[in-house]
Amino acid sequence: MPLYIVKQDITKMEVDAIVNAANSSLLGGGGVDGCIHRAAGRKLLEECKTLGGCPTGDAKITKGYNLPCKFVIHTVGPRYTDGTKGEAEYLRSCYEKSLALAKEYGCGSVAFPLISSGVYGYPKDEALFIATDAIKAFLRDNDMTVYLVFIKKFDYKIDEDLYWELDDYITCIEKAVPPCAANCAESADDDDTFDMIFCRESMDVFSEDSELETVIACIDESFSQMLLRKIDERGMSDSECYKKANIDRKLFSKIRGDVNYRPSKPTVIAFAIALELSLEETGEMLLKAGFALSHSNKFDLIIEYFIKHGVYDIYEINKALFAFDQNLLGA
Ligand code: AR6
Repeated sequence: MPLYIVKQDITKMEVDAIVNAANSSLLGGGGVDGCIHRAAGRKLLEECKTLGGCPTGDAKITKGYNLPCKFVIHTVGPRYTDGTKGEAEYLRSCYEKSLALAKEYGCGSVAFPLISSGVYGYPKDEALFIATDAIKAFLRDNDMTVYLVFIKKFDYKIDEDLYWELDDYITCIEKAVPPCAANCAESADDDDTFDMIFCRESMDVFSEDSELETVIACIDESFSQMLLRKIDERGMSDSECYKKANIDRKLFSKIRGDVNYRPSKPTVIAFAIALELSLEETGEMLLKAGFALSHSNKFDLIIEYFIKHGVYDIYEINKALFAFDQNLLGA
């Protein structure tokens, strides 16, 4: 099941459980801890007082009270000193223990802040790497929807070299595309225009053959058919594919069950990434759903960059898309 990165105040998340970056007293504090206690109300503190604190790297659960979630999982991240005091292990353990508690309490969805990355001073990039790695490992064997919630847009940065490399790539290509080519690419990405081109071609064929039925009988394989074929060709199981694509199982079932399913562009790309398709194959799959990759579009250029560099990790791509303020891949 998927991991989403979202920009939101965690106290507004309508999920089964939210995770609190607490301190070992569990009696409240600043940062996200303060926000959660304020939004949940006094009863949360009263319950916390009965828990007897919590050691670093561990987690405890309470009710959500006035919050829209059922539970609050309180975990205690490590204070960052120099990275040699077991900080990474403690931080990873926060995610593992919190997810285990969420599972024990039957939660289908859970939202995390980036633990230890505020008052406790953990470098954000490293904290993000540990968070996504631990959550991904859990999601390989468990059905849960997990959100990593950032209060601010640029609460973290992707690797600085990658950021500037992507920035250069986008700028170079934008400059290199002559206005006419840019317009064509844009047209191919525009739903209405695509329909118009499609109609014109159909009309030509129709007038030549005068056999509409013949034309329709030659209809190409659909997106859904192509997807299922490619999954088989790669020897993947369905679940391997939709998990790698960060796509919800229910959405995958819909696509599997409807030969004419019309997916969104990010969904098609998510599957192309999961299947590790080349740029050409990605283009073919996009075309099945009426889309194309355009050099006039930042989202498309970022996708193109990663495919060209053979990077098929959806979480890495989503981090870059997030940093450039673009929609994320997956359902
Ligand atoms: N929603 C989502 N994320 C938030 C929110 C929010 N409402 N508020 C802050 N963040 P921190 P820590 C982000 O300092 O580093 C407390 O006093 C924030 O931008 O809350 O684990 C406790 O009592 C940052 O990225 O937690 C402890 O004493 C992330 O949440 C201590 O701070 C974590 O920042 C724990 O420090």
